[in-house]
Amino acid sequence: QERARAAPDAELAGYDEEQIRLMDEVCIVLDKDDTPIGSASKKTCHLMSNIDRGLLHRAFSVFLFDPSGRLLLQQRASEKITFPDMWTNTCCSHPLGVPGEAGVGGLEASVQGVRRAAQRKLGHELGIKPADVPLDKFVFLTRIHYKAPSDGKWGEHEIDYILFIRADPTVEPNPNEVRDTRYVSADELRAMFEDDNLKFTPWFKLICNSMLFEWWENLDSGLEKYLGETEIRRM
Ligand code: DMA
Ligand code: MN
Repeated sequence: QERARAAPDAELAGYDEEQIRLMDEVCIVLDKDDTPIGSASKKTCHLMSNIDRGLLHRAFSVFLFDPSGRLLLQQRASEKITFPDMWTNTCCSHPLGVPGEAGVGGLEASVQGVRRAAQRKLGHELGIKPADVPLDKFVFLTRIHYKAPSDGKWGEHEIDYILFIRADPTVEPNPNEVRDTRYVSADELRAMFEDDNLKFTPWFKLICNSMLFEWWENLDSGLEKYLGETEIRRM
């Protein structure tokens, strides 16, 4: 019976069962201007063989800051198929091709879809309750188009929506997703980068090396001057 249900899947053999299951999620396939042109499974979107042919999908990166302005980091679980064990921003994933997240109708609609996906995944990965991260508290900053290999077979090629949120949630990590968490100040994060034993995800490094610290410095004084960006940053 097991054999009748599960199609042979050479690419995914040997990985964590739950992470294999999540590879069936339906991602939003984009052209270079972030216009949806179709959909494809998470697995299809993350195979380097497809990325090398130009396949691009929509994603988001959440940066959650506590009331004292510290950033919540996560270390990805060893079970993750892409970028296991690496330290990264609070939460990343993909809006799915489902009502509410597909974001049909321009940038405002896609931002709202991404906010819903962010609230869903903060719950799934970190056990954060939706009431602690209301949709209207997510601040959209910009979109980043980047490509990054993971291990040869897998990688990322995304237009990544950057979302900030100020919150004070109860955090209960899902061990299948998250190995560790840590709140850091900007200086503590800079010190982590000096530690050769720690590995960081490529998109987190790209964001840190471009805008993160400037946005972070303006958390309290207000991010107004950074809002309304329509240009996609190519990295
Ligand atoms: C994908 O993150 C999104 C970005 C911005 C890299 P992920 O690999 O953590 O996705 P998921 O949590 O859905 O596996
Ligand atoms: Mn992705």
